[in-house]
Amino acid sequence: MKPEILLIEPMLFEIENRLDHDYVVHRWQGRGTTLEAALRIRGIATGGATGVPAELMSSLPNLEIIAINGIGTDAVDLVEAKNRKIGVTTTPGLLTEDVADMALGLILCTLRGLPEADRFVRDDQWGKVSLPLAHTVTGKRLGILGMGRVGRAIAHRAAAFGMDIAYTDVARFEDVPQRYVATLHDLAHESDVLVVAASGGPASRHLVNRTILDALGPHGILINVARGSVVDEQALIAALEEGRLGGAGLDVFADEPHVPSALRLLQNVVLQPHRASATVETRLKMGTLVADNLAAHFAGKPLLTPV
Ligand code: 8YV
Repeated sequence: MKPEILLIEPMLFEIENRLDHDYVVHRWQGRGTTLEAALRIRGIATGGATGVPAELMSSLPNLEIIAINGIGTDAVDLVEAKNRKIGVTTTPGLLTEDVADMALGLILCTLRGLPEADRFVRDDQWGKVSLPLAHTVTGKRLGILGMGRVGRAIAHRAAAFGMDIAYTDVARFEDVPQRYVATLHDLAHESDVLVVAASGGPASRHLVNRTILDALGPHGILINVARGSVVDEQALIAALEEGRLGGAGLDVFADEPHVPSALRLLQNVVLQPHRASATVETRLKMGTLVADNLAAHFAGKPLLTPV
């Protein structure tokens, strides 16, 4: 008898095929729907931002493993999982480079105004009206909030662009050559561009608030490739609307997939639909690890990448 699992977020065709071959796969239909197979579900495959809603987790008494297709664990109740002896796995290291690329892409898009200039050409404005000049990337001061794998990969790339890099984190890392700034406020004050690369969860909730945005200032740019929860979105919208912040490049939001219309209306904002790890190559590696972790669990072997 194949174990029964629940797929919360769609995965690559190849990965879903493998899961369908090895398990009876139920596809979650969203909050408020009933899952007939609830009592038989032993495993879950889900995304980092989606995780496992608390009411769903409590409706699955025989759940043994949650395999996250991502690195964020903030949307899974890890305490509850531990109490119920449910294994939790992530895909560490596999999406670092893609997420860092997205951060650099957003830096280039905001400073150089690439989406705006693209719209200008498509709207047939070239030669008719003038497009405001953009801003140089080289020499700009980049502040990184969160110097884990992703933060370091961003620093590595930004160095090649001649940016002047500093970071903040809970403590200074001996193995990180970039300048450490003890407070986020000082870092924002000393930065032209502030990139959020910190994990989500209660400890980082709304770390980037009105005071931090004001320290970044009217020419400052905020980039977020981490979690929407790290930024006070209402404070961000107000700062952008009132000209207290120069611009923003956002891949993540407070309540995905809902993006406030105020953000969608602003021209100095570049928006992405939580796509930093969404490449064929990376999603194939991530999905394979998700399937390998499930396979290890159901074969009674140690998990490959437990939390
Ligand atoms: C993915 C993420 O988009 O790694 C994470 O925690 O949020 C992203 O890489 C997500 O896991 C896929 O849904």
